[in-house]
Formats: sequence, C-alpha cells, structure tokens
Amino acid sequence: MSKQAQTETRCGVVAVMGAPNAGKSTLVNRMVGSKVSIVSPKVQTTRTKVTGIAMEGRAQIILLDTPGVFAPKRRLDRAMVDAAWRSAGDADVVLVLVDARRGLDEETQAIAAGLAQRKIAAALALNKIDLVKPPALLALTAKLNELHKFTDTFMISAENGDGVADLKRELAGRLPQGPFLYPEDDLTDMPARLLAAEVTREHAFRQLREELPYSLTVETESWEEQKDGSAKVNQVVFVRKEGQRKIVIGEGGARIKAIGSASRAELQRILERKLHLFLHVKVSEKWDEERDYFKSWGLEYDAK
Ligand SMILES: Nc1nc2c(ncn2[C@@H]2O[C@H](COP(=O)(O)OP(=O)(O)OP(=O)(O)O)[C@@H](O)[C@H]2O)c(=O)[nH]1
Ligand SMILES: [Mg+2]
Repeated sequence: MSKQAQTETRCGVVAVMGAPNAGKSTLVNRMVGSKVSIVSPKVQTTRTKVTGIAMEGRAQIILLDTPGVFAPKRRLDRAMVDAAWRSAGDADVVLVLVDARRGLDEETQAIAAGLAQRKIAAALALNKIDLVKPPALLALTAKLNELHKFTDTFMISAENGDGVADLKRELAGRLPQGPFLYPEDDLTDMPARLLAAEVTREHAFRQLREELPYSLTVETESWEEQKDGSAKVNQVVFVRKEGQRKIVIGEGGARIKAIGSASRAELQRILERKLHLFLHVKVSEKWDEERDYFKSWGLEYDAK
C-alpha cells in the first residue's frame, strides 16, 4: 500500500435494517460508544431514522438506525417504513440485523424480499447469539440466504459486544474514500432537544404499562441556556386521553417525577452537563396525525 493510501480517510453511511426489536438501536449505540438511540424490550421503539457517528481507525461510519420495518397500518407506521427504505436506498452499505432467537419472522422476510426486489446488496448480521446455540445459527443463515443472497454473514451480540469489533472493522473497510462529514468527536447529528425528547420517551416506555407507550410522544418545548452553564428544559409528554394523563402523572405526581429524574440523570451523563428538566403532561387525541409532528422528526406525512 502506498503511503498516500494509508493516510486516506473513508467516510460513508451504513443503514441498519431489521425487524422490530432485532437490536438495531443497541448495535448502533455500541458502535458509537454512547447512547444515541433509545432501546426498549418493546417493539417499535425507534420512530425515525437516528444517525450515530462512529470512528474506526481512519474511517468515519455514519450509522443510520432505522425504525423496524413491519406491516404498516397507521399513518405513523407508513412513515416509519418509508423512512427505513429511504435510508437503505441512500446508504453505502446496508446491514440487515436479525434476532437469531426469533429466527425468520414476517418482517425479516419482507426486508429480504424488498432488498432483492430493489437489487440492494446487503450484509447480514445474526444478533443475540448469546441466546442461541451455534447449529441453529447456521440453519438460519442458510434460510435467509435463500431469500436474498447476502454478501456475507456476521454473528454478533450487540448486548455484550461479541463480534461487534470485527463487524465494525469490516463495515469501515467497505466505505468509499473521502473526507469526514462530521467532526471526529461528534456522536450524532441529532439536535440536543430531540435527543432529550427521545431519552424521556425511553424512560416513559420503561415505567409505563404495556399499551400506554404507543399512545405517547414527547416534545421538547423550550431549551434555555443558563448563566451557570446549565440548561433549563421544558418538555411535554403528549397522551391521547385524559385517563392516560392520570396514569402518566401517577399518584400525587409520583410517576412523572420518577420518569423526569431518570431522564435527567441519563441526559446529564450523555450530554455531560447539568440540566433542569421539567415535564408537563398534555392530552392531544391525535398527535400522530399532525403534520408538525412528522416534520419535526423528518418523517414523510403522506407516505404510501
Ligand atoms: N440477549 C440479547 N438481547 C439483546 C441484544 N441486542 C439487543 N437486545 C435486546 O433486545 C431488545 C430490543 O433492542 P432494541 O435495540 O431496542 O431493538 P430495535 O431493533 O432498535 O427495535 P425497534 O426500534 O423497536 O425496531 C432490548 O431489550 C435489547 O436490550 C443481544 O445481543 N442479546
Ligand atoms: Mg430501535
């Protein structure tokens, strides 16, 4: 290799696709080395594409964490599927993540078929290998490759990091040569106020009962820099019904207080600064039908 080639930088986009709950956000966070995308045990956690920025030697990997692709019914679902396919179409490398314990589900089949139809080359990563035995992994690899000829297959655990360093190195090597698009120490292109809204949504997800999280969204209404270097942040948790508002607030305000303090603690850690976080709960019957909501999250309102 010539001296020049050795110092050449690479930079490009890797779109991470996969069924809901496959572990896409967990993988993106691990490669970035920080929480940039929220994670939960429930499906359909990620609602828009999230960009994580990871460095690997002289390469900058721009990771697009996409919403899980699934059969869309509601407007928001259609917009999420649309966002995932747009990411795949724009990427330099597409990585399909499959929950190895769950195996070949309907969503993964739809992704493989969609890639084949669009003639998009993709690498495959079987995730959660900490939960399954090796023979099952080989059988699953064979089945998946019948649906779409993947360029290669990686076996990883996004949760404990097994195989992730190899995968990251491989992905970096496939990016085109070119200058970095972001400063080397950036971790995401998501503005702090959107990230803050996502982190609060994650803590609401964790602390609320099964159905409620899907009825809820969080918006950062104001972000005021203070003289002492801290910031005062007001957020609104939108729910659909009065009854849900009461549940989110909890007895004597206990639940919303717990969500707020967990979110604040995590945000202070991620952003490395002091925050004063104030949460308000409001009823908005159809927040997921409002144009402004889609616009603020970069989603297509009229996605087919
Ligand atoms: N055991 C195990 N669990 C994992 C692994 N990777 C992710 N998980 C868990 O799987 C669940 C879903 O992870 P997410 O990263 O939110 O999945 P996602 O693909 O982003 O999900 P959506 O955003 O809903 O599409 C979480 O509870 C994770 O902790 C893994 O390698 N092993
Ligand atoms: Mg996700």
